[in-house]
Parts: sequence; C-alpha cells; structure tokens
Amino acid sequence: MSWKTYPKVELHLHHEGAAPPAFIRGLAQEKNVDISKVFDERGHYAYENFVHFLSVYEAATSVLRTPEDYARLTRAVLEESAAHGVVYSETFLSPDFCGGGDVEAWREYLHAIEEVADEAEKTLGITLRGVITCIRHFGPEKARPIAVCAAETKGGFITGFGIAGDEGKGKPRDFTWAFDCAREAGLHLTAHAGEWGGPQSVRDALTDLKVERIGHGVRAIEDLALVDELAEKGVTLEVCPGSNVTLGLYPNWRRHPIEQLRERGVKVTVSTDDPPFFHTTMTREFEELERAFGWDAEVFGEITRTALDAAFCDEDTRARIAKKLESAE
Ligand code: MCF
Ligand code: ZN
Repeated sequence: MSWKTYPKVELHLHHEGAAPPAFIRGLAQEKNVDISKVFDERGHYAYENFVHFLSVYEAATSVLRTPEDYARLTRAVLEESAAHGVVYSETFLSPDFCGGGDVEAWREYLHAIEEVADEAEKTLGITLRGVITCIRHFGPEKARPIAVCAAETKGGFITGFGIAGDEGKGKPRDFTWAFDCAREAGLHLTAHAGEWGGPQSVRDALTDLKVERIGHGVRAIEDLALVDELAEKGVTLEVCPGSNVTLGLYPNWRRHPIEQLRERGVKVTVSTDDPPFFHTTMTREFEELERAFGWDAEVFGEITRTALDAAFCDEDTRARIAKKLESAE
C-alpha cells in the first residue's frame, strides 16, 4: 500500500501556528486590526529568522480574541489535518496566548476547543489532544501559573505539558518547578530542545525536566554519545524537518539528520510544527522524506506506529487508533 493513503499520526503542532494566513487576515479585517507586517506581498507569513518568527507568531495570534475565534481556528486546523490523512494529532496550546494569560478565561477557551474536537472526531475521524505549553522567553515566573492551570484542567483532552519558544532564553532547570507540578498531576511531558539550543539543551531537558519526549531534538546528532543514550532510553523525538529546513537550521532536506538518527536507533516521528509558516503539510513532509532518503511505505508505517506508541493519550484511545492503522495496512 502507498504511504499516501496511510493514516498519519502527528505529535507536534502549535495551535495558532497552524492558522491559515487567510483565516488570520479575515479575523484582522473583522476586528479592524492592522497586521500587515505579518505577511509578505504574496500573502504568506513573513519573517527573517527564528527570533523574528517568534514575534510574527505573536502578532498573528493577536487577532484571536474570543473562545469563538478559537473554535473556528480549531475547525480549520482539523479540517486541514484530516485532509492530509491525519487520524490523531496533538496540539500545543498556551493560556498565555489563548485567553490572554487569564486562567479563568482559559477554561472557556478550552471548552470551545474541546467541543469542536469532539465534533471533528465524529465528522472527520480525527482525534485531537492538547499539550499545555509554557513559553521559554516569557520566563519561569509565568510558567508556574501555566503549570498549575495545566494540572487543574488535566482530563480527557489535556494530556500533556511542555515548553516552547526561544531556547536562547534561560535554562531548562529554571522551569523545574513547573514540570514537577505538571508531572505530579499526572501529565505527560515534552520540551522543545536541540533545535537552536544544541545537544546540551537536550541533555538538560532530560535531566532537569525529566521529559518523555523531545520537541525537535535533532541537534543531538552533534553528540553521538547522546544519540546512543536517546536510543537506549527510548526517548521519542518529535522531528519537524520542514520547519528546520525553512528556518535555516539545515540547508536542505538531504542534510537533515533525521535519517542518521533513525539509523542509530533513535525513535523519530514526523510533524509539521507550524504548517503555513513553513509552507508544509504532513503530505509534503512525507514526500520530501521519500525524495531525500528513499523512505517507503514500510518506513512511514514504522514512523507512524512509533508516533502512536509515544502519543500522550489513554490506552483505549491508543488501541482505537491502532485499529485504524491496522485496517488501513
Ligand atoms: O517549534 C517551533 C520553533 N521553536 C520554538 N518554538 C515554537 C515553534 N513554533 C511555535 N513556537 C512557539 C511560538 O513562538 O510556541 C509558542 C509561541 O511562543 C506557542 S505554543 C502554543
Ligand atoms: Zn514546535
């Protein structure tokens, strides 16, 4: 069977980062907000480097102001993911963005998102789970209430806690309190590391935050002892090759280390990160990996199974999705 019709599992997607430009432009018009700097003349998201990307992400997000806006966003994101064969997806959500940092408001936003996710499960056949995310460059003090909020809203939909943002700001150990709080509440843990932060940031995330998965993690390749450790411990990497290539971490797909990591036994998975920002989709990720490394249906099947094994869902959900994968084989 061709991988093209095989169901996909995506572990690393930022909720606002998946917003189509036309969707953001439409909201900006409705609310009379000038976000012209967010787009280039072709109407694509425009940024010059990683740090600029982080600020454009914030500017684009500034038009999402009500639970209804997030409901509409969630519908658009799930329709797009389902169109690319995704049957299970995990999305990064932060009360710092969604609800403007107000923890009470966050519950209403969460409710609106969950309602759409429940509906999409029935109509589109896609299951969504949320990973509450603190923002590295907002600092550890802001991460604490986010972790408390994550602990309080943990349930069927919110299953994980993580950290994203600028790896150049602060150290993972500054966020230990927040991660301990989330772990004690029974949440699964992941951290963005080994993207701009180099291999040491992966070590720090494992040691100081005790995460089960690493977002990106690709720069572990610069330290082969670390690569072996990741393989031995069975740590899953949420690799986003299109994001890494577009942001300039690697000059092209063939130079991306995902294949070397896989060959050395690391559990790698494939995700889009912020698809319209990086001009990608799950289909495009798979096509480029096929072209760059000759990956075939067998490799994509293995990658998808690895992703499902590492998914932050309960065992009933995992078994239900596994059945979908099996029946498609
Ligand atoms: O994975 C990419 C690049 N590395 C770090 N952070 C982000 C990525 N995509 C979005 N983010 C950040 C975004 O700038 O995640 C946060 C924002 O600060 C949102 S998580 C709901
Ligand atoms: Zn990310």
